[in-house]
This record gives sequence, C-alpha cells and structure tokens, in this order.
Amino acid sequence: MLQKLLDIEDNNMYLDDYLLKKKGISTFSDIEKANHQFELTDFLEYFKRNNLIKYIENEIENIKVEHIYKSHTHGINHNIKVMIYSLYLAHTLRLPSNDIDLLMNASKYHDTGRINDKEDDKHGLRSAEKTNEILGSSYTDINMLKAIMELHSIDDKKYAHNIAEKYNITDFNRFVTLYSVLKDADALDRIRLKYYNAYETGLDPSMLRLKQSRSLVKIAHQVNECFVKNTEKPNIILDTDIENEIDDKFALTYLLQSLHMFNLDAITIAPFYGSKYSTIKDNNIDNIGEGIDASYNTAIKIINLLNPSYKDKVFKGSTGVISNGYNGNSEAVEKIIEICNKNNKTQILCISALTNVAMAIKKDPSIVNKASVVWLGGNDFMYDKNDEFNFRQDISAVREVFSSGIDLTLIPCVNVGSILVTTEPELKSEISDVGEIGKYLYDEFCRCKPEETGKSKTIWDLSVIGYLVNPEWFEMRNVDAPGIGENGKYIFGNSSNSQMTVVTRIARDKVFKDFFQKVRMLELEKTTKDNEEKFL
Ligand SMILES: [Ca+2]
Repeated sequence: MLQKLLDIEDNNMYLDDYLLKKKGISTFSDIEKANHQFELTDFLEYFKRNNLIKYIENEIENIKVEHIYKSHTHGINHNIKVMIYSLYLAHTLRLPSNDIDLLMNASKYHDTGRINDKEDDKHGLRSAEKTNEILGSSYTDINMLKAIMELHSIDDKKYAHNIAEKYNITDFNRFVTLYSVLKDADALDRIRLKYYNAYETGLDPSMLRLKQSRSLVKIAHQVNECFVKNTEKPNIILDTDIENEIDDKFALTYLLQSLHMFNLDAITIAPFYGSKYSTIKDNNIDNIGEGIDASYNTAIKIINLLNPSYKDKVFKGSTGVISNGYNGNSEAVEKIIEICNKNNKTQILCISALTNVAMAIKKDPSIVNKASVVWLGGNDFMYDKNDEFNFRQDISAVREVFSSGIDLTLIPCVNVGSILVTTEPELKSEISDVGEIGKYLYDEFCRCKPEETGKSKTIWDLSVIGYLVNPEWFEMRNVDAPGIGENGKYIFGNSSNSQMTVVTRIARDKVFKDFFQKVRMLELEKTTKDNEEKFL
C-alpha cells in the first residue's frame, strides 16, 4: 500500500473525495481554509528526502498483526495511516528517536482494545492494558505509551492531568506533545468515516491540535482514497428479479452508487411470477422466461444510466422454479459457481426467490464454504403467515439453501424489512430532480404507489444493500436455522440445521439518508467534473 502511495507522481491522483466535498455542502472549516494545504507529492518527497521510507516500511513489516483489531474501520489500514501521519508530525516537530519509536508503537496498537467499531471511550484504556502483553513489560517508557493510548479515546482537555498522575508522568510538556501527535494523526484518518459521502466529512479540522496537522487535511483525503481504492474489497453478486417490483430498481441504483466499497462480480437475474407490479401481462409460472428477459433489459437500462462498464456482468437465470420441478441450466447459475470458485469469499445478495442460489448449491455443493448469502425473504419468525413473495415463489429453493450450511443472513419482510417505507412527496423532494435515474425511480414509484393520500410504499430490497453498506444500522441475532414444513411454515426446535443470522431491526432513516445522498452524488459528480479544471 505504501508503494502505491510512493508511485504517485501526480498531485491530482486520489482527489475525488476532496473535490466532491468541496462541491457538496462544503463542511470545511475556516481553520482548514486558513492553513495552507500541502500537496501529496511534497508530503511524500519529505519522506524520501529525510530517509523515512525505509524506516516506516520496516515499522509496518514489524506490526504484530495477531494483536490488531480485525476491522475495515479500525483495523490494520487505519493503523498504518496513523503511523504515516504520526511519523511526519513527529519528524517535523524534531522529536528525538525514542519519542518517534514510542509514537510508532502507539499508532500501531492504540485500537487493540476495540471490541466493536462504535463510539467507545473505553477502548484506549483497554489498549493500554494490553501493552505489556504486546511489547513486554520491559519496554522503555511503557508508562508514557500507556498514558497516551488511554488518553487517545477520551477528552484531553478534561483528563490529561488525571492520566498523567495515574501513570506517574513527570515531564508534562513531553506528554502533551506526544498525545497531541497521536490524537491528531488518529483524527486525520477520521476522513475514512465519511468517505464518499459528499455531504459530510468525518474530520473537523478545528479539533486538530497542531498547526502542522491542519495543513494535512487535503492529503488525508488523498491518502485514505489511495487505501480505499487499492485494498481488497468484498466480492459480491446481486441476484435480482428486477422487473417484478420497483424496489429492485432502487436497490440496484443504491448498489451501483456504492461501488467504491465492493467488487461487483455479477448481477444475476432471478425468476418471478404472479407479480402485481410487473409490466408483463398474465405473468404466471408458465412464462417465467419472459420475466427473465424483461428483468435483464431493465437491469441493463439502469446500468447504462449509472455505470455502463457493468453491462457485460448481467446474466440471465433460471427459467423455472425448483418447487415446480425445474432442473435446467442457466448462465446465472454457471456464473455464480464460477465466481464463488474464483474468489476466496463471495457475498451473494439475494432480493428475489432463492432459485438461482439453490441451483448453484445443488450443482456444486462445495460453494457453501466459499460464499455467504444475505436474503430478503419470508416473514418475522413470530408472525403467523409466511406466504411472503420471495419465499413462496420457490419454497424448495428456500429449503435447499437453509439446510445447506451456507453462511446465511435473513432479513424477514413483515415486521423487519417493512420499516423501509417512503412516500411520493419524499421521493419528489429528494431525488425526482436528479438526472434521468432520479426521474425514472420517481416515475416508477408513482406508477405503483397506493392512491390514497398519506399512504406509503415499502422499498424492501434496499435492506440488503444497506446491510452490506453498514451492518451497524441493523440489529440481529444468531439462531438455529428452522426447518420448513410443506405449507411453508417454519419448524423450530427439531432441526439439525446450522446457525443463521436473522435481522431483527433496521434503522430506516440511516438507510434512506445514505441512499438519497448517494443518488444526489450524481449531481455533484457532474458539477465536479464540469468545474474540475476551474477548481484545480
Ligand atoms: Ca426483488
């Protein structure tokens, strides 16, 4: 990753996020504007000129990774970015080599006490408590190291003196310098928390303590972007019956606007019949092939509006359902098997009947160890009726997937997914004016919306994409996968099936806020492109 940064010869590389935010609601503070923003090439040149490259490469290589908290947010990549900023700040402050060494250790291990990615002011204390185990109790200056680690997750203005006293710190000025470097380096990487959210930035530059740090805001955007674009992203497949309802169209839009987070390997088209929203006349079990063709065309239409480079990744799926004796071949099923075998891990996002996934498992059972499935289907376990659309389309497919042992997350429809409602006035004000796609989604909603004033409509399929974007918006629990009776009812307690995860609650507003912002990003991307030269 460091090499990717060092290969940069052009200041404009990795500027997308910074430019987007400039063109968004511009939350940059006066402090950032008042401080000259360094260029990335100059920043890297500083490292080269002062022989810091070999030093930091060596430090990165020596990270004891077994202690690092495993997370996209507070894991190894965050630690490395904090090391880069700490080293720069310490060096420009002309700190002695033992202080630089101490800051490298603090940067590496300050989040080892994390137990989740949420706000948690106690994790600094837990990290400090792990220091002996990681570095050995004979580490020189271990008290100073523990002190700055504990203070990094709490308010320094309030607690610096208490912490200094707790760890018997005698040189208070040195303590202030060291914790200021660590806290600023950590804060600079707060950029990652709102990456690609055009309306917010995760960093408030007015919180930075050191003048040197305040000139690194632009660079922090670029360094983070380099990491995001070059790290391994989750591989995903979207399995959708997009022409059956309007919610798949919202979901595909949301996914295509979130691709900075994922590798989208394929969009597979799933069967459907008996849909009341489809434009296909007499949509029944005998003309599933017609639905597959219509869904394929709709997926291509949306892809062409948003990201035409994905149009070769759409594959037509099963033209029948297993419950009705279907056992044919399809491009989609072959592709699911091929992709699962190619990747270490693949996440299949299923917003339709489970036929394609079940067929892939039947044809190559080994994929259950290489893939996970997130499925919107069935109803809340406590709700009597389970005749939900995705479920009842192909109960045999549900039975196949539930009993396969594949890593499965279920988002039930009634009582869970059902919270994802929106209304015509909301869509009108949020997205109807955003290019062709905004108008298309709004028109589709109006075509299908209930007629009475005050009524809403659920955009079910957004749930699965939202779950992938940020699982923290979802509450869930692990349960034994239930059996499935002949009538489709769940059978609890007498099943030898494996465990599965069931979502129990969705933070509706967080999902819709993110969805709306990502659609509106299209406007900003266009404005940014138009004005890029002027801005630069
Ligand atoms: Ca669907």
